[in-house]
Amino acid sequence: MVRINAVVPVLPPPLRFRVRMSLPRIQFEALLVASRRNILCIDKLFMRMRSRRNWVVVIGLAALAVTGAIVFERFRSAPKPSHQSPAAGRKTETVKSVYEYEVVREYPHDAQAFTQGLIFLDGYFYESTGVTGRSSLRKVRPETGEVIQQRAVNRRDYGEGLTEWRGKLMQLTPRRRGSEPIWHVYTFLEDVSRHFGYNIGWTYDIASFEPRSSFKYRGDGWGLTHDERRLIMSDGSSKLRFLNPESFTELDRLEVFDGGRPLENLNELEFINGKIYANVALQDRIAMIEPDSGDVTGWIDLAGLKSRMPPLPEKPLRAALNGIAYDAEKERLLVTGKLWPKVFEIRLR
Ligand SMILES: [Ca+2]
Repeated sequence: MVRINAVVPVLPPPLRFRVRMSLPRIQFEALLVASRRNILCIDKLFMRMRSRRNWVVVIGLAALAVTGAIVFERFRSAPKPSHQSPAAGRKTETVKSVYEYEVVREYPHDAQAFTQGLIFLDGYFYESTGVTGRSSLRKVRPETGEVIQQRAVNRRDYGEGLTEWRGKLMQLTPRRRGSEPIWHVYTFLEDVSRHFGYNIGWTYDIASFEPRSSFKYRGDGWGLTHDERRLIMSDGSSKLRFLNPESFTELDRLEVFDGGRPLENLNELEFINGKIYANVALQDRIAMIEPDSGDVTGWIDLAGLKSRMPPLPEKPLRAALNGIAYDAEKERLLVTGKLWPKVFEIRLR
């Protein structure tokens, strides 16, 4: 076995692909792995050859593969342009409010649902759940928590942000590599395409859950909501993207700042009365964001909700606040989390 390590400067998602090729008098097989620890390696490199010249060919191919993979990772992680000033340019800190809240009502919620997107519409929750292999789109009766309609997401994709736009549900379904190897040329090429910058999402008929079309977006996709004319998407960074709801082309980009610092890990979203509400991944609080400036103007600290639930799981999947929905008709704010057994209707004060 030959193992080659090369440091790449960013945190890529796990990426693993097998290369197997046969040349005259050479058999070559390699497993390329880009791990979360920034290590790019060629593992399990097997070669059989009959001449010295073939060694040159194989070493050249290996060097080419490593170089290509490093360039590929750099390309994927290149910083995106922003219309906002850098953090250092923000000299004033926005005055923030930390809101108190009261729990108005509790609703049951599927404790197995790894909630990544939540909306309330016409008396029902619509929910996107994640985890590769068990992601779904759901319609839920609030009073009972009963899942009355469900559609499985492609088992290799990950259910993420969800919103409704003019009678259609829109769900982000990025692909994140699991640990299984890729054995087929088709899936290999599809993964390369996804990882070269594009992921897809789906629009569904809201009544039947039948897919109507797919759409592409660059990079990852976490949360999704919309204002009067644009979709708003998060991707785990401090930046929000505004997208055309019909063509999904990017219209604008907004960097979110909290006290002069970029607020990273923006996750599930909801646009409520002119502000963007955002979960911050693995935190117990919701940021209220001014959509024109990107400033966080308020926080809702919901850590106290955990005392109203039994102990939440940490492994193998970690429960966390991640679901914001708004009943515009009755002005009700509803929150839940990944693997939470309850949805809470809260009132701010
Ligand atoms: Ca939402």
